[in-house]
Amino acid sequence: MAAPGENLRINPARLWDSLMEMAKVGPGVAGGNNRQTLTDADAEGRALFKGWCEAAGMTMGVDTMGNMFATRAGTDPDALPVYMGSHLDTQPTGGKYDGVLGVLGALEVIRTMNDLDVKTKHPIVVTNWTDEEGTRFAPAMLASGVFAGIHTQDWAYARTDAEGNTFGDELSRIGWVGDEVVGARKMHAMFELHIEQGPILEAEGKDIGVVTHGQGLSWTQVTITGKDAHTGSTPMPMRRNAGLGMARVLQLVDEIAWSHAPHAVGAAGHIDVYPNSRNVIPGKAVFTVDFRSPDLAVIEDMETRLKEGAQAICDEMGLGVEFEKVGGFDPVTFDAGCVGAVRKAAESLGYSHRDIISGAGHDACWIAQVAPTAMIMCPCVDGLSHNEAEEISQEWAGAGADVLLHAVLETAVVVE
Ligand code: HGY
Ligand code: MN
Ligand code: MN
Repeated sequence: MAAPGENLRINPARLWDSLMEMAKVGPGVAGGNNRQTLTDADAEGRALFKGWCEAAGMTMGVDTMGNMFATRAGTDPDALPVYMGSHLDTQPTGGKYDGVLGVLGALEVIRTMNDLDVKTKHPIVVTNWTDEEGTRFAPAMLASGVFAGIHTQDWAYARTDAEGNTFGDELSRIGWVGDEVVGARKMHAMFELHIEQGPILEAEGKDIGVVTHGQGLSWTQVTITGKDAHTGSTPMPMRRNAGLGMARVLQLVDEIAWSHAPHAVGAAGHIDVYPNSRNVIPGKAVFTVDFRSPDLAVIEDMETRLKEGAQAICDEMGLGVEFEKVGGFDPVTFDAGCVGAVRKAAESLGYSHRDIISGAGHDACWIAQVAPTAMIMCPCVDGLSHNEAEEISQEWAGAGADVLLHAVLETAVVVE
């Protein structure tokens, strides 16, 4: 077997075929995917992935959060495994590559190792983390968060979707409650390949992002209460318009984020008004403010100014307001050794690369709390993601998986 020199590369056409096969499961309405966590489509995608892993000679383990772990044996069964993976669940209007590239890129690494009869000292495990997106069951990275001891399983099981279904009931309904104690597995290291979901790599013509840090995230759910009333017969001075209050708070959110430009961001993606009837002044508005920054002090400043500013707006308008922290994590510094393995792999393979801070949250951000972890990024077209038009090239996918192959072989130690 050739040493993991620059000539060892994955099969990009086979990886692309697998990506396109998985994209057929839970199709969206505009060319992307709607394979939300714990839906029947998620179950179908899990079964497809399990079959591929078993066909590649791996054994599948599943924990009580539905996290999937496909193992390829190493020569030393006592050595802690090297993990690599991401998530198969998607946004409701998601793309074909967010998360999926990291899971199927890891599977392609195994397929390539099988083709070339590569043996490693450490076992290698391909992982699919449950509910990374946090859309149906908030917060994001829910199951990797339980694995890392951030959330309890009971709290996670009780999370509800918009219809009132609980995470635990839905995981049981699709038949993916595993028998492994979540978090019991110990890792030698973990690598996650992911599309950038931003514009930097493509704009700079770089093949690979060597992810040194992940920016922090804060999700505050805001509930504004006013009074339902007739939109026609209620005089303006008598109105207590929760929808208007929300609009003024959302303007404040934008101003707060801009005040910390260029590295902070802020918006609300989840917005509900009640009763949401054309001729009723909204008596209630519920929305989640998503603030992010690489600097924890900036995040804390944005959270404080949101609460103070929203309270002042609502007081002035005669509205009630409540705040609930529904998700978040501090900025993450990835393991220098693993980051070095990623950078060395990109260099030995001759791929252009640059250090980058992840703008999005990933399961790796939680796993970094319990194991040496790093991420590899590839560009995406126009930096677009969380949109059905999300697109990458086969070359970008192949380069990312090549780097994953070499970083994992370096860390798992090839045995001649
Ligand atoms: O929200 C995030 O950053 C991730 O895409 N779930
Ligand atoms: Mn993702
Ligand atoms: Mn995502």
